[in-house]
Amino acid sequence: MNKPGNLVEINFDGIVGPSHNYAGLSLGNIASASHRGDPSYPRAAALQGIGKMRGNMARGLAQGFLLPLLRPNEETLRRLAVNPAEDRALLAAAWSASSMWTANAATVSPAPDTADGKCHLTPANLVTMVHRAQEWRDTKAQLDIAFGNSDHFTVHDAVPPSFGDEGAANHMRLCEGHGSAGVEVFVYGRPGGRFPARQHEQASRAVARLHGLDPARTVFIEQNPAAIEAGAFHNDVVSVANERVLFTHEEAFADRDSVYQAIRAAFPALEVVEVPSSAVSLAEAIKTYLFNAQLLTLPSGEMALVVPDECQESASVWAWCEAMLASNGPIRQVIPVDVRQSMANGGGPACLRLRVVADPATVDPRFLLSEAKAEQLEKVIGEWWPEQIDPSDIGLPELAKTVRTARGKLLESLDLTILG
Ligand code: SUG
Repeated sequence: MNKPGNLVEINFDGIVGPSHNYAGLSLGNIASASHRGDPSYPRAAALQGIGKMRGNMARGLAQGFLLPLLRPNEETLRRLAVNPAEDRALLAAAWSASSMWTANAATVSPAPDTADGKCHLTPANLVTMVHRAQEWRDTKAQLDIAFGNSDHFTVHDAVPPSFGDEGAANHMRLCEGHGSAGVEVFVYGRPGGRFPARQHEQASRAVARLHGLDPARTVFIEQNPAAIEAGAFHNDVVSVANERVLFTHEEAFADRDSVYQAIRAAFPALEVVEVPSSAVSLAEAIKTYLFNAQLLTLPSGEMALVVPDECQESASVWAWCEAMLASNGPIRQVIPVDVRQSMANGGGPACLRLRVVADPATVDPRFLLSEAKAEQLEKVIGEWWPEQIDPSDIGLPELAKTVRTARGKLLESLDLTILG
């Protein structure tokens, strides 16, 4: 029998892998396309990520992490018969550190929402992009260990193709408190536009069924095709939810009034904090990643929005944040963080984390962060992560050796060499 225990939200951030680079692999992701070919700084990228985790821990929040996957991925290179001199994009795909964006690792339904009272996790198949489609089996191997306590967790296989699933980035949960039963909102895209709609409605519906969600407490809504067209390749680029609050851009959803109505019908306590296009244009929201924020409940009960530094540099976004704080709404703090290396590939603070509501005592402690472990991670990263990668370095045997060794050192230091 599983007892409810001390259910809290734990953010599992992806540690940025040592092969982090800018290859312009994600069609429809404007930052990825516009930074294609830039030199990258994996060590700085990983340290920025640790800095963000440290900040949230210092605020009294539970923090976990997932590890970078093994790159370059020899299996991808072999199965696609990649010719390194000619197929540069495929080569880069096999080297991608994209598993850092753990909002795409899985969809998570906490125990209070599911029929069997367990927390269910379904890894995202990420089939739309070749560099991401190679992630899920190795991600699942980590989830199987981190959430291996079968009294409390069930880890499923990914939804089969061709229904694209991008995980928690297209999933929101509304609830009175993290430990109480919630309403889960799945956001899908309709295909046919200029850019791929990466989340298929049928994938969302399959995940809801797999997780044993109550249909009366599950809502399926369509992303605004204009938002996808403008570069919101995942819903979490234009909205985020926490407890009773839905923080969203006016143009996030296809039919906003009926979306709010549908959510409210299932969750009457809903509070919508909507940013109108007249205050922040869709383009500016996507450029600054205002909504790709971590909307967190602090131990005091107040909500804080952890946004990328880029928000502070935008006159319209920052003016809106200041007005919002002055208006005494439910979000009481706005906290900028530096995750620029990830941002340049289209990954903000929210992309870098997977939210799991669970009792920390039921999670494999090797995946939980403490101050001491953060220091240990910083030491390994400082010593072994490459400082800089230029696009022409991708494919070099010396660099392959460097990134494999670096990851190996991390696994050793965390007692997780089982992940190979
Ligand atoms: O899948 N970027 C990622 C960014 C993922 C952001 N995640 C969320 N919104 N939750 C993607 O598009 C770029 C890699 C490159 O171009 O090298 C990339 O994969």
